Amino acid sequence: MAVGVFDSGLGGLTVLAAIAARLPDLPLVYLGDNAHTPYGVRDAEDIFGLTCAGVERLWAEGCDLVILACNTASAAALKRMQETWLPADKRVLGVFVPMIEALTERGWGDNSPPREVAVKHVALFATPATVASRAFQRELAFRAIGVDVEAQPCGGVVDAIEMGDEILAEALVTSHVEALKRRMPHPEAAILGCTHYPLVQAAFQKALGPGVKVYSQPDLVAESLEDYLERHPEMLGAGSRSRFLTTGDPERVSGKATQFLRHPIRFESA
Ligand code: DGN
Repeated sequence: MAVGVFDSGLGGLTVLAAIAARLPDLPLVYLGDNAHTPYGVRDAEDIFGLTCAGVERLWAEGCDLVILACNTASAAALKRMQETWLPADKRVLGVFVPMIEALTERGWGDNSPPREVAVKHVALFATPATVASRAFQRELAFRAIGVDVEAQPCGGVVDAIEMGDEILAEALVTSHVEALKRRMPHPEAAILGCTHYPLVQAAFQKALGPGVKVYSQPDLVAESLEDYLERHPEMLGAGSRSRFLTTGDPERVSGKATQFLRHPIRFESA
């Protein structure tokens, strides 16, 4: 059985690449909902419906475990899915918790009460929908106290990355970091809360300065998945080959994905 990786579009490929690097024998089925991307400007109800449809499509591929490799979908839909929709034999994991566990120096599934942590000022960069959901702050509050989070909605960055316009993407990153620094001049850590942003991580680091620790979500999610699979080997079955599915036009999406990850990827129609 393969593990499913769902994203609204191409951003989840950064997570898939990190998982494939860490777990090269694990078959993965990627589903990009390119027909409905971007999710970052949709309302929560809409994102919930689209995310459930995507996860069901991955179940049909035999993926009982699905990673929501999209912060916008994780923020808007994951909690509701887990509470009201998910059957007992299926698992859906998001991409927020691994980052928060790293930030708060907690092990996987550590449910002890919230406590003081070393970091006090955290900058969060994400899509407008993720920022509006306050899901990051909610999850952080379960684990840490006394942490000031300043969130910056980074309008335009996802579109610039998907268009392959590096100059525009970097200019937008710089202006979003400057806007955040006017409200929080000295963050100690920065969370890139969107799966597209690792592709412009260097621009975030440059604008933030060398003293700010930038958390890389794909590596943290891959590490956390490895940990999860060690605890839950029943979620893995016989292997099959990795596949890439899209709700959009496979030709167009294959071309964009190849440009996005800088190696050839062939998408099939979902
Ligand atoms: N990459 C998605 C995320 O992590 O939130 C956002 C892409 C989008 O749909 N705007």
